[in-house]
Amino acid sequence: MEKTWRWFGPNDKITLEMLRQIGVEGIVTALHHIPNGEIWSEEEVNKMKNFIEERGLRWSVVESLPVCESIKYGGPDRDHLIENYKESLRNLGKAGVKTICYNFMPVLDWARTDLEYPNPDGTSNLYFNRAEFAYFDINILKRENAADDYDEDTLRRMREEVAPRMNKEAEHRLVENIIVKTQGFVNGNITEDDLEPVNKFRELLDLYKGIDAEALRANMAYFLNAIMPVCDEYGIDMCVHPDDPPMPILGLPRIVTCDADIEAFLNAVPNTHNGLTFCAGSLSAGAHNNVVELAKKYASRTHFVHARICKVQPNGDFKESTHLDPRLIEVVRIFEKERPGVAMRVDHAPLMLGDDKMGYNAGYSFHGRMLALGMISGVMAALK
Ligand code: DNO
Repeated sequence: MEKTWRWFGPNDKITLEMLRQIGVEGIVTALHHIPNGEIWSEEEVNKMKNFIEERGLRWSVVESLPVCESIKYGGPDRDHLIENYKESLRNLGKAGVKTICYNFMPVLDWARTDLEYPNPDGTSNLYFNRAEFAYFDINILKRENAADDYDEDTLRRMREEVAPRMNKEAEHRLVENIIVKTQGFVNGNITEDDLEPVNKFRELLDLYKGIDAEALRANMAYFLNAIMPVCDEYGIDMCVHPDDPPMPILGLPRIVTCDADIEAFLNAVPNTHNGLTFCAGSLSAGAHNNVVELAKKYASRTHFVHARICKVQPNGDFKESTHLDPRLIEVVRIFEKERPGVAMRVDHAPLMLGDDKMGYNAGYSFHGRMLALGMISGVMAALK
């Protein structure tokens, strides 16, 4: 696999010069300064491409070319937004940037309740506590009938373990973790500048009233069918990121969560340019998924790999596991054999050795990711 790294552009504190020193071969990035829905012009695309190439690297993957909410819920301006999307794809295709990661998660991209959950060794990790998430949903967001979506044990933990330690500050932190810090840099729906993120979030949720999984699936197929001719013309591979966590949340449908979902969207648009980002981490955050089996089944339709993995507790909480988790080693083995040239990056590695003081985007530490990339590189070398 090609060793790539998600880099957030010229303002990223981690520079391309640093990345060359640690064995990175390709860059995963986006034009983060262009608002969602606007065209990525040829000029802007080439500026980024040249910036990367002048520093001895290549722009391997776009993550993400964001799909606007209106395309997801099927708003009146979706055709116009899809035309803009196609134009951005053409401009990327002309520049030779041909692997495009995106997601089809309504409103919220990935979700975690704790961004610095302490490990016994002094490092910290991302963590998803189901009972804290329920507390956010029921008591902070105050979503109608939210309690119906949680099992009795989660509600009991919420009442007995979470509620007693909640105060204004803890609630604020939960809001920051769930809808601000993990989101602003990935989808721009809510950013650190929003003064009332919860209200804005409620408005976004309202857009999906009446949109169930079936409607969302139809909108995804509509979008993919519309862009496939451009992908065919330029040889562009689209690769959807699985939903993280892989289950419906906050009353929103999620449609890339399991084997049947993956099969459904691949079959709905049977073109090899319609493919998957195999994020072993997102898929493994659901106890229903066997990532090794999924990797075997979908290697041929995978155009991008996210090498990380989660451990799910019996109560549904989950935490990122080590990049040397045996399941991840198996996944690496499968892709090295089936898709040797596919781009691969690590993420969601621990915060360690001063990473916590650096203000990196959540999940994108330097030392933690460097160690993770070292581990995966070692596995790849051993397999060879
Ligand atoms: C989280 C990331 C996701 C991913 C998007 C792709 O760390 O893997 O935010 O970039 O879902 O659109």
